Amino acid sequence: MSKMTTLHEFIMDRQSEFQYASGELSRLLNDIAVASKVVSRDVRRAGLTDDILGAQGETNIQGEEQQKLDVVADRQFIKMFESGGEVCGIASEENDDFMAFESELSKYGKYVVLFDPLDGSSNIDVNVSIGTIFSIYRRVSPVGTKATLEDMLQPGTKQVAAGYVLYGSSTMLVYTTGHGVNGFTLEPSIGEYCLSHPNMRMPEKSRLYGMNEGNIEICHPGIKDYAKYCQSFENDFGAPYSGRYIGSLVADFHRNLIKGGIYIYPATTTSPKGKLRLLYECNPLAMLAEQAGGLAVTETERVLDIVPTALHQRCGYITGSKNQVEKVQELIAAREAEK
Ligand code: AHM
Ligand code: MG
Repeated sequence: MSKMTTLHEFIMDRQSEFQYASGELSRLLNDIAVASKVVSRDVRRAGLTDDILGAQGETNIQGEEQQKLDVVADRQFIKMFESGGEVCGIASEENDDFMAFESELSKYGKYVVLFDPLDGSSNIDVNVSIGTIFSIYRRVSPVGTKATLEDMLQPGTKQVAAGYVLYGSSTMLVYTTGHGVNGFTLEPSIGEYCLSHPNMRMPEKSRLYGMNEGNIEICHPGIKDYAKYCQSFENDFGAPYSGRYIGSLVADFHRNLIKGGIYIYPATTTSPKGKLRLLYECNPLAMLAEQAGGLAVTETERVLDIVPTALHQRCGYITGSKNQVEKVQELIAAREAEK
């Protein structure tokens, strides 16, 4: 039997790949892994305990009902980041404002983390996969001071690492530091993430496409054209594609990463800026997509190039297999040319 590589060993072996190899980013990635194990345990018990299943009874800044597990996961990650010393501040989808940590230790932290503690949480009550998404940047404010809004509002191209944890039929942590994408599966009996999906590559095309088709009449006509293209016999496969939409971004993205496919959450006439958040959802998954050979764009531009102006900024989002994203872009451009 070949030796299992744990996440911890893998991170340590790869440390020299980081531009600033002082060990802090390695410790931070390990901290995320530890916090995610605690969240994974809570997710696995979600149906059993009244204190963590269901709505918290409050709404977050997005106007959405917070689930108890959202709050539990948010607190768990923040606690880890605050005590670790590598992070000077965080921003989370669940909190109105960013947090600049107060302790002297944290003020010397070189990184900020932006994250969605539990994406797809409306799926918790129906036992569908959910996930944590994270994005790590070097701070731009001086070390030794408190984190600033400028630290948080950096374009996705500045990410030094990004990843997600999928609480699915097994728990997986998938991450990149800009040198490819690797996936680790939590081995529950020993409580360790083990390398199960080395050097993940997204297939260049597939016959899978996914979007909430309830939005088909209110999105860009080029996207509607793409859905029609997928459903027709006049496409590159000569037969209809299969629709796959879980409605849980991490799970949809993970399937596309492994099997190929496209995920679309467009801007619509009712949500002209789209639904998904640039900083907590779109940028980290865009970095992973590009690192795996895929693409991530809005209706008009590459996601990673967007310079954010607000913490909870949203954007239209099209990500997945290279050829499929390019086909949507072609159909959008054709419609734009008609204008
Ligand atoms: P959330 O961050 O509030 O959980 O919302 C994001 C989720 C994604 O996981 C999912 O892809 C999308 O919203 C589903 O939206 P819809 O129900 O409109 O299809
Ligand atoms: Mg989310």
